[in-house]
Amino acid sequence: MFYLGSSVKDNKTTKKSCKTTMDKLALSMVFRIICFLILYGDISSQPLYENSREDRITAKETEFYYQNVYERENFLENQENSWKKKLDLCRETLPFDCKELYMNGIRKSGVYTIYPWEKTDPDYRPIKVYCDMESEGGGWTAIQRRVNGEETFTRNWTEYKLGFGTPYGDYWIGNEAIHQLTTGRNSSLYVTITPMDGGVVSFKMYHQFYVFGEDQNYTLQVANPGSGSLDDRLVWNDADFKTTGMQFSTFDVDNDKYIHNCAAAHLGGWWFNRCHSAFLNGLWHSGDWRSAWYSQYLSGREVNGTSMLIKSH
Ligand SMILES: [Ca+2]
Repeated sequence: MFYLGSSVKDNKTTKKSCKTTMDKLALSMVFRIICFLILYGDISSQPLYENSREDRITAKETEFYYQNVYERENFLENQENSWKKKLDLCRETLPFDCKELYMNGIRKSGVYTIYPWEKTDPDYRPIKVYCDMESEGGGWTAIQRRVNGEETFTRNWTEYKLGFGTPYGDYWIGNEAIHQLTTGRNSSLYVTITPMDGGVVSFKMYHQFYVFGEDQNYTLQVANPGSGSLDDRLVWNDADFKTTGMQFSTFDVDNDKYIHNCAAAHLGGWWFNRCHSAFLNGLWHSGDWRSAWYSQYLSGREVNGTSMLIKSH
C-alpha cells in the first residue's frame, strides 16, 4: 500500500512535474515562436544592406558621394552665373571706337577691335581697325590708311560701303562704319600725307566731320578747318572743287557733279565734285593719281602714305 500509495503519490507528483515542464516547454516554444515571428518581422522589414557593418559603411560613402556631387553642382552653377555676369559686363563695355579704348588706358597705336553698332542693330558686328594713340592726343580711329600700296582702291560701291583691305596695312573702313561712327556725336577729322621724299608728314585738322547714310549716298559734311601744314582743300570756297556736301561716288555709281564719271576716270571712290582738289584713294605711286592734295601733292608719285583719322569730342 505504502509502496502502492507511495508509488501513486510519486506518480502523481511526476505527472504534475511533467505537466509543469511541458507547460513551461509549451510556453517556452510559444515564446520562441512569438520571438521568432517578432524578430523575423523586424528583420524582414529592414533593408538588407543595413545588416552588415561593411554595408553600413558603403551607405555612408554613397551619401558622402552624393553630397559631394551636389556641392560640386552648386559650385559649377555659381561659377557659370559669375561668368555670365562677367560676359554681360564685357558686352556692355565693348569699345565703340579707338577713343573709348584710349579712355580705357590703351596708349599703344595698333590694330584693335571696336563695336560701332548697337547689339540690337541688324548690322551689329565687331570690326578691326587701326588706332592712332599718339597723334594729337591719341584715341583716333583710322577710317582710311595707306602704308604699302598692297590694296587697290579701285573698288565698287559695295566694297566702299562695307570696307576692304586690312587694318594691318592698307584699308578703307567702310562707308557704313564711317556713318555709324559719326552719327549722334561731334567728330573731328585728321588727315595725314607721308611724302615720298622722306620729309615731315603733312597734316590737316577739321573740327567737324560727319557722313550721312546710304539713303543720301554717304554725303560728306566737313567744316571748321584747324591747324595743319596742308592747305584746306575739303571746305574751301570753290563750288566746283570743294569736297564737303558731295555724295560718294564709285566707278559703278556716279553721284558726282561732272558730266562724266570722276570715279571711273580717277580709278578710286571718293566724294567727287567736278572732280576734286583733294583725293586720297588714287592709284598708288602713280602719275595717274592727280591732285592728291592740291597744290602740295599734285601727283601720286609724291605720296608714300595717307591716313584719315576720326575722333569724337
Ligand atoms: Ca557724273
